[in-house]
Amino acid sequence: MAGYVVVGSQWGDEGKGKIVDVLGDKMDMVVRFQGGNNAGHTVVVEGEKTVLHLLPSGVLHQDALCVIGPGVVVDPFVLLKEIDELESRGVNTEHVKISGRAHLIMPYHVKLDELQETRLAGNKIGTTKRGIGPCYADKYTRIGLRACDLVDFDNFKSKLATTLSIKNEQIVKLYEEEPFDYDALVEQFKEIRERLLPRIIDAVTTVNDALDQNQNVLFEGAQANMLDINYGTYPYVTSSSPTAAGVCEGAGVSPFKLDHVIGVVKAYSTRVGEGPFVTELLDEVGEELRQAGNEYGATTGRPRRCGWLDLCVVKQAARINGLTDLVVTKIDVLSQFKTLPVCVGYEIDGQVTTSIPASLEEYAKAKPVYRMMEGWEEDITGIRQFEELPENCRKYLALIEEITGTRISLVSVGPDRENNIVIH
Ligand code: 2SA
Ligand code: GDP
Ligand code: MG
Repeated sequence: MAGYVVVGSQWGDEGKGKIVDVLGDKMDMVVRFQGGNNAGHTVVVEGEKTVLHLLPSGVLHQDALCVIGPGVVVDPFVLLKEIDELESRGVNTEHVKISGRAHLIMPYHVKLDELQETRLAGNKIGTTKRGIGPCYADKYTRIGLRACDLVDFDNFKSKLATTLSIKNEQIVKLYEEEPFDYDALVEQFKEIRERLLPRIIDAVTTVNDALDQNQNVLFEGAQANMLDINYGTYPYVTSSSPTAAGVCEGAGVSPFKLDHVIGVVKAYSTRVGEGPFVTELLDEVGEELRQAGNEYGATTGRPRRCGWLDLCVVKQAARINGLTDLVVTKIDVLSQFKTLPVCVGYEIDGQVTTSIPASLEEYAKAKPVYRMMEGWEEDITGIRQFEELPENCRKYLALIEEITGTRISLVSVGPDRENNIVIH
């Protein structure tokens, strides 16, 4: 009975959704603590695929209370659509609850995300254009609207009027676009309010009570360490903290309650959006990885940039998150490659380091120092025992453990819930 954290150790899309679903079996509660519907978390059960954006990836387990925590930014239109889609497939979603403290992504946030990206032109971040950055910006300048504001609708309307006047000024004067209509927004939120109110809870009390009662609570990270607002490749990051520390902030729990911190590691690297990527493969090998791993954005459909495994990145994640365990995913995708270079250091101005520099100008100079690992040919998707993996595959996994100083507790060899090798 304990607190479990699942976080991304690279640039996201490591397969966190799958792992949360796998662990969801023994969870009493699954909690999202940051990010919003920029996330695309894929769960596959007996070949049926579900991509989740705001709903916690434990949602298919009816016994797990699914909480959208205080640190999440919630686009209510997307949330309700996601709920409707699942319900229309016969999945009950009554166990999905929302923290009153969660901030609302408003239609003007989505618009401002698009407008800023266009304005940045060649310096764009490559966001998902879901309004994430503008919503967190309003949160921190303290003009955001929260789920709890919907309880007293007059109060909501008055806060909206103030915030909208500021946002519209920006939209009209800076971007020369049409302002958002206050009355139309009020009408839309009248309907949304009716549907959201029954789901709004005091998540801080609910989550802490569960932990105090020794229930199993899983905190589901979105994005990953290299996209962290503080420790990622700023400004090419998201606007939240997708780390174990982010759990304390975004779910309102003490660090002492987090017993297992599981870092999900894809057996190679991918990144969506702009920003440095030392081991990126811009050639046909990168394309081969993209096809073999089906590397396309689960939210936007964008082709993901692909490259070899970078263990400097994973090591950094192990440190910052205090990872107790690693879960390695998509190692089946590597089966067809003869040689597998793994980055174990960076050469910057003739010096070798394993640290990630703060300055992107310096990071841009980093050349990967590769350890060349031999590949394997066998299809490993059907393997369930670690000892049955090809020797070279086991060596590849051993290198990950060696460089990161963290044990691997599970190896995922396919997208389905069942495609796993449990080690610990
Ligand atoms: P944002 O929208 O402000 O959070 O974008 C800022 C950066 O964060 C990256 N980001 C992501 N990277 C990987 N996967 C994400 N989710 C989707 C997926 C992405 C998609 O599961 O595939 O479909 O494109 C995700 N969400 C945010 C983003 O690319 C920017 O680099
Ligand atoms: P997340 O954002 O970390 O949850 O990851 P995504 O769902 O965006 O991307 C991971 C993709 O890889 C999804 O399509 C998963 O179904 C798939 N996947 C997860 N684990 C494995 C695995 O071990 N092998 C293969 N081949 N695919 C996997
Ligand atoms: Mg994803």
